[in-house]
Amino acid sequence: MHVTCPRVLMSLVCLSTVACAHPAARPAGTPSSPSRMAMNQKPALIPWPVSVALVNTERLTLGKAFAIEVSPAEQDLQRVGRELAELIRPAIDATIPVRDLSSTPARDTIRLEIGPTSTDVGDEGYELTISATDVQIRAAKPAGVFYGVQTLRQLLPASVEFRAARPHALTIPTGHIVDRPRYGWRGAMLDVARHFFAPADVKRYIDLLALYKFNQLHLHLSDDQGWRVEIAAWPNLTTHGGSTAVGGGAGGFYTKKDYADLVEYARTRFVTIIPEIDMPSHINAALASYADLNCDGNAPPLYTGIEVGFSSFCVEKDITYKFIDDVVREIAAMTPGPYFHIGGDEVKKLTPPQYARFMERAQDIVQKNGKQAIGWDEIAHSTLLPTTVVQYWRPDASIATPPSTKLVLSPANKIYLDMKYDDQTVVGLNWAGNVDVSVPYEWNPATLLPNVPETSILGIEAPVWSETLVMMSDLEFMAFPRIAAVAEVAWSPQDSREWEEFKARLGAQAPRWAALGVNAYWSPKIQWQR
Ligand code: NGO
Repeated sequence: MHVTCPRVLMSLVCLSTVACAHPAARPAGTPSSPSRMAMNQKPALIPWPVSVALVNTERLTLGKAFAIEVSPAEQDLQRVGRELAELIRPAIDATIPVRDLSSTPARDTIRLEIGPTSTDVGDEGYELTISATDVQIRAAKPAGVFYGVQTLRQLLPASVEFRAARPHALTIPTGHIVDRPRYGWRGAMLDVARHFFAPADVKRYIDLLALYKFNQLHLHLSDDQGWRVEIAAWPNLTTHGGSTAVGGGAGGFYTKKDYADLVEYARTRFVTIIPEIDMPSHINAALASYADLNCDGNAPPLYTGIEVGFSSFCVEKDITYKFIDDVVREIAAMTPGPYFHIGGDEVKKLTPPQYARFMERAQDIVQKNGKQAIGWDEIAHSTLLPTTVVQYWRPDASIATPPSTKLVLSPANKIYLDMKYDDQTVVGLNWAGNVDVSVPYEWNPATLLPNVPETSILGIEAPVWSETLVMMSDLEFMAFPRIAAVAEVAWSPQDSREWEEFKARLGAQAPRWAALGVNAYWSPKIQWQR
């Protein structure tokens, strides 16, 4: 058997049980069958790391004698350490201590350390070393240590995810992983406007995203059907504009406290919240809340259907810009991340010059409030500030932005996770076609857009729009398993990815998702492990 070991671990002998750097690497002409996967015993890591050299012939057993040691004065690492102790608590039937790093690595320790790595792993990469007696995770920044812990978590048996006390052995392979992400923007988007998702649901989604090393959560906070975040200067937005949803359900909104709490929750999982207020269209909930925002001074009724493009801000009225300034200022003040999303999609009621002028003013307001604007790809038809980011979504849009303009890619026909899997899927939409499980995996962001060089691409983001998704179990059904494919496209090197091989690791996620209670779509195309 032929496997290629990474140079970083020449001291480890590559045995038949070794999973090495290139998961797709195999002798020419050898089919990647399930039995071959089993023989290789590749750990079910998603996203696949840059370099992996692990052996099963020698394993480490975690137990009550262990302690977690963290670099001193690193608050974030203290917390990451406590969370790791909590993760393994039911399995080892003990809460192991978290203490400052000792001067030399000692047996029975898991060291979470800010320090030099054998190769440059950037701000989010890490180096994980597992010996028969101890574990070390090293990174330049706490985010890297956190991602190293997620990798360690995926090496642990899936049963570790059960919160009920039922002690069981925790053993992991020994060896070495060096890892860093392909893209700095590994995003998910959640539409909380068409149907509202309560803070507890958003937190659960953040937890599930963090396990797969996502680092951006874009919240679509307003649309025709609902306004979902409290704005002190314009209280009717939430009391009236937030009172319903698609289909006429109850709606809901985040108070400022809820929003700040979500931002902080996300931060502690190294996820940045990107707020979106969609404008100048998709704005009926605001127009229904304040008659003055309408050109004719009459507030339209609340809207509970799923048409798009029919509403528009009155772009000639001064109050429109006062409103936008208030909204952007209040949300920006609660948002530590650098971005504010201004929508800009599907505008049917304005002339092209009106649209362009409006988007230019909106970008200025965002900049004045200390944030960088991001907008759906239609905004490329206005003059963009150098800092404005374009979010590509329309499969047929031809993008001709200057090379200095940065893009985030969300091609609807590949990674819109609200698209149906197939014609039998009961929820979801299909305007961009069905998006079966392999589709979000089998593409290369670098070559998707002919006129856009890879250097202009910040990363990718998978939206879940909620016209047909009413509750958390619907969201999970659409996100899982496809979100795992998106995670690997965003993180792993392109040449390490191959669908047939990925399928085996995807199938091996099933016990973990079952333990976490995820309502995944168990596609018949994947061999799910029990
Ligand atoms: C489009 C549209 C949204 C829909 C979504 C449904 C964008 C950027 N605008 O994506 O309003 O909810 O499709 O898939």
